[in-house]
Amino acid sequence: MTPTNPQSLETIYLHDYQTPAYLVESVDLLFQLAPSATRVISQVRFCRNADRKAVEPLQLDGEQVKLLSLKLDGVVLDPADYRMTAEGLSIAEVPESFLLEVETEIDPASNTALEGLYLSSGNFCTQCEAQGFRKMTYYPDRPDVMAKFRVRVEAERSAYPVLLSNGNLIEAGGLSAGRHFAQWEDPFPKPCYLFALVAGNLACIEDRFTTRSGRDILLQIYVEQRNRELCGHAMLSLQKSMQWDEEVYGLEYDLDRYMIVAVDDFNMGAMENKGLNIFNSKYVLARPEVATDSDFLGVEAVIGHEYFHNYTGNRVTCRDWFQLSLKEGLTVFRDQEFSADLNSTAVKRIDDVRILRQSQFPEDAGPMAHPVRPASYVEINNFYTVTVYNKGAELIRMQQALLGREVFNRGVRHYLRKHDGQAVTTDDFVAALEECSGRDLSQFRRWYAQAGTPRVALETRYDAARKEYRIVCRQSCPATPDRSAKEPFQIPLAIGLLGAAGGDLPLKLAGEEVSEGTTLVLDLQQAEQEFVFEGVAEEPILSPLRGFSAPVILEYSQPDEELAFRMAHDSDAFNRWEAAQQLAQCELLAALDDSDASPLSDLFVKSWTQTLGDRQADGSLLTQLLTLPSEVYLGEQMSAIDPGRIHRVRKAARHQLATAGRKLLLERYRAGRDTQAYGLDSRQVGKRSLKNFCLSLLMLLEDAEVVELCLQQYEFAGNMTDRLVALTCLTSSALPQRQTILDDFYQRWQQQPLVVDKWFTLQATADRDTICTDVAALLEHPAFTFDNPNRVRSLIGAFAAGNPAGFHQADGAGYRFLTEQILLLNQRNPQVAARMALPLSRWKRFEPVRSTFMRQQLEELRQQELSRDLFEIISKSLK
Ligand code: 7ML
Ligand code: ZN
Repeated sequence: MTPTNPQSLETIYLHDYQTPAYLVESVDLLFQLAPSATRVISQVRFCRNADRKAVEPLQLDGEQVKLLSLKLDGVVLDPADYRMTAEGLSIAEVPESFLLEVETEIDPASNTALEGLYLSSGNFCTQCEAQGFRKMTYYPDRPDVMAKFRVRVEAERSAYPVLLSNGNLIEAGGLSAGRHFAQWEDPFPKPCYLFALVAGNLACIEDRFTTRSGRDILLQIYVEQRNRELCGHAMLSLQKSMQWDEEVYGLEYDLDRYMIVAVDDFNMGAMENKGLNIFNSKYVLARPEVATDSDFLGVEAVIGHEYFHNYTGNRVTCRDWFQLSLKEGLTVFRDQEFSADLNSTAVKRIDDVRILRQSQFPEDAGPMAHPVRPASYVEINNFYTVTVYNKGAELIRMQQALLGREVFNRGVRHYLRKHDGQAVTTDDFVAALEECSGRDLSQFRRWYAQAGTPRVALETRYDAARKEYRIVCRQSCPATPDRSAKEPFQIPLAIGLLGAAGGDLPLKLAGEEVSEGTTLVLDLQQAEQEFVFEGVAEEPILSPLRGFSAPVILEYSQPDEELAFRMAHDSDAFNRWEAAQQLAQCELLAALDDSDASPLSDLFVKSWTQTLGDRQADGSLLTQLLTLPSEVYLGEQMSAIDPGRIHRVRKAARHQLATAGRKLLLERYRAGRDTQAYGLDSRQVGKRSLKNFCLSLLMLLEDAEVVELCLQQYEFAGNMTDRLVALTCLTSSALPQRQTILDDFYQRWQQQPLVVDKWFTLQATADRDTICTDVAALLEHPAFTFDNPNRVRSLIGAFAAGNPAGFHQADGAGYRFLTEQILLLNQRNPQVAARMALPLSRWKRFEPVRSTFMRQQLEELRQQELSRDLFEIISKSLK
């Protein structure tokens, strides 16, 4: 751990950005690998940046590395010639162009932070984004320094038969003393955060892809030998990604080889290193027996995401880390569209909006709120956030809505051509869209600079005599830590008008042509703005914010009957779901104030039952429509969150639905059981999803018939999706078989780390009064370890972020537990520790008793010696 010292806690500001004083022409790296003492020898050709006149010092970043030697144009530098700090070294005087040779020694075996070069299951691998390269050698570790890399890897042959780095393999061969080498060359200039190296004993699964211009690409997935049968879905997903990017954006892969390596120990999901992606094995390995349907979708999405980075991130990269959303927002948008095209658009959109509302809106309303393009940071790793990623993707989506698909698409292609090989800004992206469309997006740019979730209040009025329908829109945005006064946003507000018969009415804005289609995008720009529709034959029912066309909180109260109507008839599938959510939300929140055992109205139960009986609709969509708003989302609607009360009301409502719908739920459950071999097409996924939704609700009743069905499903499930749902239901029950079955599951799957993660998670998220002691006991389980981020997230992360009622137990036991674990992790892995602390940062939103307990834990943490990552989060939370 880098201890907190005043220097390392400096705030970095966007307005301090300066172009690099020296650029790199070429990099030659030699890695002599050994677990505890790896030698890194770098030869870098520097030249002074043409925009500089005066001689400036050469600044190199380097952290936790041992400097063995430093030579400039072949001459060893005397320590008096350069200045060294804990963060790097600077050489005061250098020629206009020169060769710098740096030799360092590092210790991958004791690298528990998993940044830079480290070991996972005995194999070497790297993670350099954002600033991991500086943990291997001294180098200008900033994305606007792009260079061509040549890399030679040397290691003992028996332990590390596979030696990989970016680009093309140039040469490989033997060395003395049982060692061997491989020489790699990447023809594309890149920033060092895209550097990668892998060495180990790995199996390789190969396939091919022929690009549309006829180039033959070798596709390789490297995994530990025991996982070689688990790569089929990842390979297929890669091929689909390549195909999709050609079809939709005309983008063809640019190297002859694409490699993916799966490792068990990884801080994030995956990494887009040029030609050599490194993945958390969670997003590569999948087979029906060990992975659920949603795991399969996750693999597809992440493989797509990393592949799409090859253009949006690698060919065109970020000027500085404030521009992170340039690549991440755009690439998330691309992976969302990819998944929507391959599966279901509506279901994908609902999932994405759920994430936005459950994670991003709260972030935007809390102490860690920041704009999509932040203006400052202390630790960049803390800015890989749902705001930068998911709200960033929403900004791209809004621009698509404003320009229209076709123009937007041309704009993206123009952006990629114009800036190929460059390191640019989010402004450059917007400017490229402007150039292509002729539109002025200057007001739109505020979305990048202002934090906070805008609120849009709607008022509607129908004039029957004039056949006019008016919508008045008022927007506002609450204060956030970055600024309190906000300028109005440009908001694309997609709307439709429904007639009493259920169909869409034609849309004609005053002074304009009748619009094509049944949905119109209103271009909201002022703080208050009125839209008048003409020729509206009957009083319409408004379907606002279709497809969630902007990341805003809508304030529009519609009568319950209209919501129920839209739930059944809205032609926008997303808005059917939205209407159902709103109806449920109103009733559940109203029920918080009394202790009624039946929180839902007859109207709701009737509409819900009708939906459940729909035999036409897709199963995945039905499941979404039938699912009540989550506890987290409901909590966000309260002025002071009381997780215990929310949990009780939501559970009572689910019990009410289970009771009222028992017969139909059983019928749909039985009809959903497999009659054919397991398949991943959306019809089968939908069927399983609805069937398992029915089972989960029915299990609340705990009657003998249902329990038997659940036990049967657990016992005879042919796939992990079904088995896990049954086990999850049993784990929250008080049935006598509970522990035996949990033990059985562990026995069956203990050799599969990803399944063991599920086993920890389902216990950490169970609905039990003893949950805090249950989770604490699981820390002692032999399979638990702090060394593996997935395992930490599966138990501690799942408990703190995925079990609101348990974690927020009123006596504060959950908070004290989390604090202890954060302190243990703080030493080992600052990035993961910092993420674990985020649930506490929301303390101000909770009712006074919990709020005080949470704050106490933050104070407690502040007393300790913290990593920079944790320090930033704790101190901002307490501001
Ligand atoms: C988002 C990633 C990181 C951090 C992956 C690490 C990445 C940075 C990396 C969506 C889908 C898959 C992974 C991620 C994610 C947090 C999230 N460049 O590619 O963005
Ligand atoms: Zn990414």
